[in-house]
Amino acid sequence: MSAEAKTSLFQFTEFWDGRSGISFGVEGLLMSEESEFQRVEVVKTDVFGNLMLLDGLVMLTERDEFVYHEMIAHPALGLHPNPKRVLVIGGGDGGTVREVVKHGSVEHVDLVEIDGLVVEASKRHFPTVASAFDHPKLGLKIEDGLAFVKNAAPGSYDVILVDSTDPVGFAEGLFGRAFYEDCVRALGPDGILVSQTESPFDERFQSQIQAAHRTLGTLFPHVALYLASIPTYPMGTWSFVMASKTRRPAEDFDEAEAERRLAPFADGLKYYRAPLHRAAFTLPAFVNRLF
Ligand code: AG3
Repeated sequence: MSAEAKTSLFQFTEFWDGRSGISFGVEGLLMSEESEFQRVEVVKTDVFGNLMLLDGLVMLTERDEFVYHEMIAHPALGLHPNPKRVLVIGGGDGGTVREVVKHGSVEHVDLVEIDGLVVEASKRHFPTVASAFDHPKLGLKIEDGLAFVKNAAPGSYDVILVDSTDPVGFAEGLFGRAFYEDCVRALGPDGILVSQTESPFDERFQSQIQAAHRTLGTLFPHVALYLASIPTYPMGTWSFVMASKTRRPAEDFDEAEAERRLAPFADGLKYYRAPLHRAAFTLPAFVNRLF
């Protein structure tokens, strides 16, 4: 095969800063629809499988979605003494709840996604991500996550996972104090909150990561950042913030206990494993200096 034949006809690039960004070889456009909230697009790529874009930002690819979804869900579920009730805000593709329902202790998970078109797009084009939508433990609600948490009964969840888009536009409130205060109230005594917080490498978001960390630090006794490597997100290194009412995110993690909990499904995990938990909280110097 000639070099030309291997080159795809179209490229899609998510520009990170200036004209630099990650570029995908596009083999076809599978969907492009406008919802009340955003443009939802799915393209077939050459190397990363199907790719979902919201307003032109990469949300997930079939090839590397496992990193994000395992890493937003399992660290908190491994740390909490007995996670039974879980709330996922955003995450309409279903990848996060797919991971949550693997835990035997979990009795119910509510998924609150503002945009029903994201759920539709995932069901149509990402069957392995959308695989838990019919799960008996799942309650799917197409509504605003901010209002949902504001109205949630006090202490009604053990773990809240915020699987949002970038902190711009309608998702901005999910990084703000009022929302975090509502989360504290909605969480039980050992409650844990995890939110995706963009790339620490990306100067556009550094001050927002710092602000989220600072705000959560006034509301929870323990707050820590952890990292995962996500090839298709801007700058490749991704951060999550964990805020916890009792257990310290890294120090109080019981690796042997986590091994026991993960055992029934550990073979299916591709990124998270119990010995990785503490390592993820061990930050490179440039990230450590942000706090
Ligand atoms: N949610 C976080 C994606 C943020 C990516 N940002 C970007 N590409 N600029 C992902 C949804 C997966 N459940």
